[in-house]
Amino acid sequence: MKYFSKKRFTTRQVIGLLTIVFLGITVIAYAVSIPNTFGTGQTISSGAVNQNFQALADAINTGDVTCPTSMVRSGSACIDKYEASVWKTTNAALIAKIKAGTVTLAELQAGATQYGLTGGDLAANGCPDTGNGCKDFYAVSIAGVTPSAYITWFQAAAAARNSNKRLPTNQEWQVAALGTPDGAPCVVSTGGPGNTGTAGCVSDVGTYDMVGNVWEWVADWVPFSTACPGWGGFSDDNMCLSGASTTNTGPAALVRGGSWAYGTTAGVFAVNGYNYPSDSYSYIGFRAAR
Ligand SMILES: [Ca+2]
Ligand SMILES: [Ca+2]
Repeated sequence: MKYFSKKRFTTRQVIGLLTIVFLGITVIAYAVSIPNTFGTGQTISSGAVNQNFQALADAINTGDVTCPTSMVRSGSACIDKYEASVWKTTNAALIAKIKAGTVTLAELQAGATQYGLTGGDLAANGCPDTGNGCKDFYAVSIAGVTPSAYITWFQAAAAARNSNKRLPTNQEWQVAALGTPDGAPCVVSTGGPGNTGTAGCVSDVGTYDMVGNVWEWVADWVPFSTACPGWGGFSDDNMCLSGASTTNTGPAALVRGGSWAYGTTAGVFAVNGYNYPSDSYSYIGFRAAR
């Protein structure tokens, strides 16, 4: 049975058909494209605005956003590669570079002063233990410097905030730390901190010194711990997050990873609930996240 009769199209009909198809594809392509630049005075449709917001939301939700080179991607967060150093400056250009995560050590040394190097130096220079009024101090992730310590949780959180960052949560710290060597070459058996960026003391995602060097404040607070039972057979790392004091006059803020003096009890599981957020010690620093 014959359903169709043979019929040749004219050249004009073919050109017309192809033109329609081409125009159709062009319209569809424009409809699904996302313009990223707009001209002065141009009327922007709600559709174009919504498309841009949707693209941004998709990028954030899928983690497809770029971390600055001073940080690494870890799950949905960017986390500092290095233990923080805290610098005071009022230089707007330098502050912009710090916030962008692109500042160099030479630029910092020329235009800022590092604190958290001796007991009380932050408070004496305008960043009190409470964090109140601590506006000119910035947390920086950079290799080759003494990590700042002698810093309360409040001062650390303020310095992170000033750099458009925050303290990582306990969970964020944990997953960023996984894979770091448990001991050498990490700094776990010395008389003081080494410079940030210890060769080989690196995690699966590319962060340095999450084992040893300085303990690191994380965001989480808990009731002050009362015991130190360890991890049992799971790990030789320090575990002093047990019990809940009803008499200590304040909560504890968690610290992670152990310090330069912790030997085998340093490690990616080391956790301690024995420090008030208002405490500051030579062996507790932090890193920031975004
Ligand atoms: Ca550390
Ligand atoms: Ca260990």
